[in-house]
Amino acid sequence: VFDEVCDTTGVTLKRFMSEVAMLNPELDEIKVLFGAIETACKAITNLVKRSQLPSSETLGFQGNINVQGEQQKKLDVITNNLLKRALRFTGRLGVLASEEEDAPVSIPGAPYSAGATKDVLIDAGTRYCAVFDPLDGSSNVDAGIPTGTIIGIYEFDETCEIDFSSLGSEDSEDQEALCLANTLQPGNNLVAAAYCLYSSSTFLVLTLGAGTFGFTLDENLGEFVLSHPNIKIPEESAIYSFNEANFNYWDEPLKATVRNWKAGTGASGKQFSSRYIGSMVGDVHRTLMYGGVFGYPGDEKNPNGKLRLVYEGAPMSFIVEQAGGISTTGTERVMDLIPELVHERTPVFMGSRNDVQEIIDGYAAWQ
Ligand code: AHM
Ligand code: MG
Repeated sequence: VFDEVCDTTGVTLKRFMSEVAMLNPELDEIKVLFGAIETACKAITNLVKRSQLPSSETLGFQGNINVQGEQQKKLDVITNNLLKRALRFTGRLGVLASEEEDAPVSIPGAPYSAGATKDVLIDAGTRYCAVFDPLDGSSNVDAGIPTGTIIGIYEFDETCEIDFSSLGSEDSEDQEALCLANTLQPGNNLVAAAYCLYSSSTFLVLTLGAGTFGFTLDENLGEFVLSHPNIKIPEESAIYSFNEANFNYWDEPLKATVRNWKAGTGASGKQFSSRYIGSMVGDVHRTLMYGGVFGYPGDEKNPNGKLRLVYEGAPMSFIVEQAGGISTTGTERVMDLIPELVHERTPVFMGSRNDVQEIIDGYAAWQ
């Protein structure tokens, strides 16, 4: 199906999604969501680019501390509102969770009236749940370093333990429980994931569960154009991408693997290079293009590392796996993890099959 779409050149994201939806009618509503994501990402491109101009006044901190104890930047707040609004007005979304929202939020207008069963939500077209990080790596933005947006799309979970029939639109506790249950799904349930990288070009990379496809924003056209059909990550490479200042706190098997890579005594015998932007989307995009391993390990100080499972780890893992790569915590596949908290963190290592396998083998021998 995707091959047919990609047979031709000069395919815009709109046309790609239309052809995909024509061949897969069940994806028709996803097409609408991607329309909103596309517009939001174009708007964020402009915001990030213009942020350096003296008149823009969008750099720096907002003055709020979010529920994770982090200072929100002005652009975190602006881009969160932008994406929220874009997705909400598709009419296809019931719930969303964002790095910049303390708790999941329901979309006003979704039919959570008493007796709203899952079927009612589906009939009303609000069957989807979006999780996102609107501006990942925003600490970098003041220095003009690449940033990104990460998005995952779930359907309402069939096995969600909430009794939909007991939900009353007035009852905020029920609403909260519904939102929460539907945003805490494992990556395995993702129906789509995408990231947008704001860099030398703006890239939108997505998967609908059948390969990974990359689009580049043609600013003259104002359209994302398919530039990287069916991305395949190299099976092995010689690049690692970690915040190595944390080396002393890492687990022994990771230290040993990285020591081998530096010395050229790893499985491939290659001497590795180190590349680290400090913006997950940029580091993962390079890993997709050139291969290697991007990771944010757990360590002695932060046993689960830094990256959030729901809206960073899981969607990026889906994209990497669909490009033929692996994503693991070291001991478990990230896509298998069932989140318990919206903002919970997880260690991640993702990238080229053979290189990530070396880390997995190291952990297996250690335990
Ligand atoms: P953020 O969501 O607050 O922007 O943090 C996530 C970012 C990732 O993009 C990146 O991989 C990581 O933080 C870098 O962390 P560190 O500065 O500890 O290396
Ligand atoms: Mg983030």
